[in-house]
Amino acid sequence: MADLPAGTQQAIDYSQHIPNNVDLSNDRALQRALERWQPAFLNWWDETGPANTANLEVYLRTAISVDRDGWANFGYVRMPEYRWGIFLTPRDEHRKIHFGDRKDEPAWQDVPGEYRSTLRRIIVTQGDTEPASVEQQRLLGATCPSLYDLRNLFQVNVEEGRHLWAMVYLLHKHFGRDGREEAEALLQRRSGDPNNPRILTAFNEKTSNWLAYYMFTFFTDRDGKFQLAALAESAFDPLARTTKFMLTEEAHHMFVGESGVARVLQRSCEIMREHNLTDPSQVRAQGVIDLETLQRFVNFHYSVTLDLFGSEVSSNAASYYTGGLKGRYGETNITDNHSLGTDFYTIQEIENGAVANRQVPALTALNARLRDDYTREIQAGVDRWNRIPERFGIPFQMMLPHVGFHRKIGSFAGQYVSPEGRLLSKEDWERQSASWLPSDNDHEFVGSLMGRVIEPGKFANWIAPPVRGINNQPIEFEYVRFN
Ligand code: BYC
Ligand code: FE
Ligand code: FE
Repeated sequence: MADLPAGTQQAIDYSQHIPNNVDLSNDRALQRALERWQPAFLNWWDETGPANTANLEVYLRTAISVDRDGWANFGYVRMPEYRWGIFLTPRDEHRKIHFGDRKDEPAWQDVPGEYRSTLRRIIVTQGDTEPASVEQQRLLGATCPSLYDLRNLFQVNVEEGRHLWAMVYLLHKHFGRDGREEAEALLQRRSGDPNNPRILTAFNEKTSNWLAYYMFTFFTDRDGKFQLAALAESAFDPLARTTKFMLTEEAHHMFVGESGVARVLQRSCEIMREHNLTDPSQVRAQGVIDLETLQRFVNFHYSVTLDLFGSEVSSNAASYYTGGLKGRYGETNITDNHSLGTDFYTIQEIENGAVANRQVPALTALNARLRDDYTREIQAGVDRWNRIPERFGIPFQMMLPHVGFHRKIGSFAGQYVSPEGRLLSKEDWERQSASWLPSDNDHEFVGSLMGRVIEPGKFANWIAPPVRGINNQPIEFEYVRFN
């Protein structure tokens, strides 16, 4: 494949058992191994993927090429017949490692022995999140607020399924028997299963209603974006090329989340204005979600997602960087010497009973740095949300809680920090945290709003319609057909 001119690598061959643009038919052993994994994947999808979709036809986009402009093709797909495949962005023959100790050496086409177990571990951790999210979202279809939303859910689900394929391809191709075993284990762990859970904490939480789903795709899929962007810098070229293509799909997932929450907010504000309400219980009585509950969901999903960045100070992260395995966000565009040898970075932690800043070697603070990059983007999204109540003249602004709030990983783990960043005693936390995090009652209330709306162009009462449809189709388009 290294001999093919760039252009021919971009088209995806759908005549194959496993659609791909990696010339799979010329690597028989790999093709056989992946064809053995394929039925196990389909079983997994059947068992834990979106429920009751066997008879649905969904207006989905499918990748037909990996080039910048033309990769997506829209059309009805019968759900069980979706074609998951292996798509890498084209190879740049001259690509060099551009950070860490091996900067300027040629990028690797194969895994160097010394990094084998570390790279495998990163790829498995990334791969594990993809099926986990599908499992978390399995039952949402039963309570969709519209056909438009149902279609978007399934679009996200099939793409997360393909992201699993992307990581499994790397495991099978580059990690031999170990890789094949890891690929099997990826189909065996289950989100929330106490005996065999998914690897990272946030992926064992429940996504039990559509508000949680929109929050998840806004907050947690964006962790995906930042982690994938860091891996797209990798010296291990196949990983870089795989994650680059995955990133093109991530934009839609985050759009679903940001616009979903915006539509909820819009609807609540409309009702509050119309009936001149401010009291949350009166807002709820109108069948829409009160803004205080939205804030509690923000607090939960943001804090749980921050845990996904790992510890602020991490020797793992330092060695990923010096080894060239995982870069910074936008590494290629950063203008420094890409070694971080003598730089410092400011992190926050608890010192003498209060939150304090500390300077640490930048190399060890790469998780904190990626998390801070992430938070900047999240804050910009929250600012866009906040224009909605503003437009209605409603004095309410959503706030991101302090980085130390409700954390289980890193320097704030085991501490009690208020959304404003005050250090609390355990007793104070227990007294107040119910007003900061979604309660059983909140879940019950939000759950009570979830009905199933499947008439084209109709939307559940608690959410506003989107501004426009998918792929220039009208909002009342029949995005899902039931047969
Ligand atoms: N939960 O040095 P530390 C996505 C472990 S989302 C449980 O602090 P490190 C998606 C850690 O493994 C993107 N355990 O962390 C979104 C280590 O264990 P050992 C997913 C955790 O290694 C929506 C120990 O604590 N991709 O794609 O620097 C839908 C100390 O480790 C957690 C990736 O994450 C946790 N939250 O960084 C679908 C990229 N955090 O060694 C998809 C690949 C840490 O003591 N992963 N630990 O046994 C990585 O780069 C790193 O593994 C992490 C952790 C950034 C996650
Ligand atoms: Fe993904
Ligand atoms: Fe995603």
